[in-house]
Amino acid sequence: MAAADGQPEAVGVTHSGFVALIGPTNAGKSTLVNRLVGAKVSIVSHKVQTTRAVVRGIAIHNNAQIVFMDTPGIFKPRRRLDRAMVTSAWGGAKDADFVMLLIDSERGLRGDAEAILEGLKEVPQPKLLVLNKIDRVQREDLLKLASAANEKIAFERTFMISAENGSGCEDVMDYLAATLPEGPWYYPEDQISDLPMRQLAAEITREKLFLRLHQELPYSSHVETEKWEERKDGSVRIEQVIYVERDSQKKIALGKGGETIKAISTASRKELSEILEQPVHLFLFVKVRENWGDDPERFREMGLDFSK
Ligand SMILES: Nc1nc2c(ncn2[C@@H]2O[C@H](COP(=O)(O)OP(=O)(O)OP(=O)(O)O)[C@@H](O)[C@H]2O)c(=O)[nH]1
Ligand SMILES: [Mg+2]
Repeated sequence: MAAADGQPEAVGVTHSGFVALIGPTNAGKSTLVNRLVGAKVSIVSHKVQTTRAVVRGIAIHNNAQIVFMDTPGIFKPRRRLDRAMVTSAWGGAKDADFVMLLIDSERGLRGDAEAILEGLKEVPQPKLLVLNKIDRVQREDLLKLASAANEKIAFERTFMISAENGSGCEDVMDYLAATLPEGPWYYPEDQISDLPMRQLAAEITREKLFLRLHQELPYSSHVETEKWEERKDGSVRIEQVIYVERDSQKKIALGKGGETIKAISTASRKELSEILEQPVHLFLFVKVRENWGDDPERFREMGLDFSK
């Protein structure tokens, strides 16, 4: 049956709700959201602090529409940007029907996980524990970790998964689809993210920057899409600016003879044309904007609260 707006409708009783994924940085939250949604909605890197603001990834499973909120990793903040990221992560948890704590099984409760468990005690929603990266650990260590975490917080369920290879992910979806409240879907059936395409495109370029550049540069940079022009021949022209904080960083971003920026541009363009299913002409510019990390406008653009 089709609804008035042409969207197919789910038949029978529908379920829907919001699930916030929180956890230490690098636990695999974005990898998991992409896996559960079945498409890339949030960028991933091996570096810490990749996700900067809450990104919604929308999945449909059985009769349920499950809205996953991928949040920035929670860690001890130093800069203003860090603080805003951590505040945004906890804020995501407040709006959710379920809060899912994702832990890297290999790291266990070391580092920030312990403090997050403490913070979770103040969160009233039902909580789920998801132990990720089980491809990296022994089963007995996994069981020990599960019981140590469950001693601190009364989790409704514990799942053991690998976001990377998909193992255990179906169980998470089955559980959520059956347990989320009955109610109408929040988004059209074909929508997979709340991120406008211009912003996702900027994120894709930021991911390539994270993967390519080392040391502090990824954390001192920020990408914005400035122009988006659909052309008659079916291609799209996208102009983006990479903001860095110092002239020395600009030199690093450009690389010798521009080779670094060229490689970033090629990688980003390739992925963008796959996502958009059309040829992409991508133009990247590197600009120095001192202290963009203290600029309220940049925070708004990222969906973060400057005042935090
Ligand atoms: N071996 C293994 N690696 C994984 C798994 N899931 C994620 N990873 C890797 O872990 C790293 C971090 O993944 P992300 O998804 O960016 O982690 P995140 O929790 O979103 O990190 P932040 O956004 O920085 O908080 C990446 O290199 C992933 O490929 C998994 O199940 N197994
Ligand atoms: Mg992330």
